[in-house]
Amino acid sequence: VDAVPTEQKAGWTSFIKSLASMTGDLSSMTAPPFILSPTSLTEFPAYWCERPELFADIATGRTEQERAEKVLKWFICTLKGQYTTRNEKMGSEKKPLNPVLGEEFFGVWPDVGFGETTLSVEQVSHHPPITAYFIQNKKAGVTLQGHSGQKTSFSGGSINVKQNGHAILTVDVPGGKKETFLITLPKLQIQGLVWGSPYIELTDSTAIVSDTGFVANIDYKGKGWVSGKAHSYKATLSHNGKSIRSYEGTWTAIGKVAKSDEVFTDATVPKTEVSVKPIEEQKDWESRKLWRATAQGIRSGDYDAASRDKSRIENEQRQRRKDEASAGQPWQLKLFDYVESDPVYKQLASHVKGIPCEEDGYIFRGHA
Ligand code: 0T9
Repeated sequence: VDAVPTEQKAGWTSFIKSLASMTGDLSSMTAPPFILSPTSLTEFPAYWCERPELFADIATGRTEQERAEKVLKWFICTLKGQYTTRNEKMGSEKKPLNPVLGEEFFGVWPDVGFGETTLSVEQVSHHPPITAYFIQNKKAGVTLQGHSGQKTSFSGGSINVKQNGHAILTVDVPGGKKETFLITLPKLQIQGLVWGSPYIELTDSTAIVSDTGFVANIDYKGKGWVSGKAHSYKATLSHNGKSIRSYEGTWTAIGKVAKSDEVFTDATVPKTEVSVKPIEEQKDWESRKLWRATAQGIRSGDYDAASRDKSRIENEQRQRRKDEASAGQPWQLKLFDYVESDPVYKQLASHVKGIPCEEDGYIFRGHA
């Protein structure tokens, strides 16, 4: 079915055509109103923890292998939220609001027995867009820290998205020690564009590398020409190169231990959305407060109001950058420090072939 509103058909066609000539960063392109989302990309890191019980549960693993399995399980169970939420809530993938430099997002998953989990997000670059995040359950002793950017290209009617960035998970283990896991991010293909109902399929593979010698390799596949289910995954856990166990299924429903009936991942379990302070209590830089009027315009179909408010924010930003340049005082990050070469990343990435050779990262500094 064609999801493009009649009066926006011409605009959608020319938008698709212009995609073909765009490479790199689609975030600043003007898209037809029906495809706009009222949510900023700074909110997306919350998808990492919509199963806070699985996040906390990592620390209950009794052995290195159990913890490695629990990290893999939690990771796969986050994918449905990360990549299908917009379709479920708004009918299709939509174009998120492009965060401004310094935009922040804070949230919490209240303690319901396994400790409170907190989320801190900062937009650390505008051009190209890069979002840094820090998620922590202090009581359980589990922390996730990462950053995310995208490089996009267009081919065969789809948008291909390569994610730049990675996440590092640490878990406190008995004896006052920590285990560290490097998590790489999947490639995305945005399909269904011609009909105006884009959705995401994951492709290629990612890895989760632990400093205990455990490595999980995850392969992603969509519907094939002849067979195969949409949103499929196949994962193999190995230790120092020796494969131990495999898992397969879909990341939107059930995954099982290979050649058995044992359920490994169940993505149909209800998720817990992040709780956010009411807008009235937020600072001006916090995402929902900053984009309040733009989002309201998009939600109510008043696209003129939305685009006026969006322009106001963008102009303010341009002016700020000019002022900083003439004062010779570049913007300072608030919650994160940029590191050119992250030793933890370098060490773990060296254990796996084919991991991107980016090395930089953002280390959480704490709350301002
Ligand atoms: C990190 C996630 C990421 C961000 C989004 C590609 C995309 C921006 C980045 C990778 C999260 O952990 C997971 C989910 C969805 C990704 C977005 C999907 C999307 O379409 C946008 C891009 C920039 C567009 O808006 C393309 C134009 C649009 C008309 C297609 C719907």
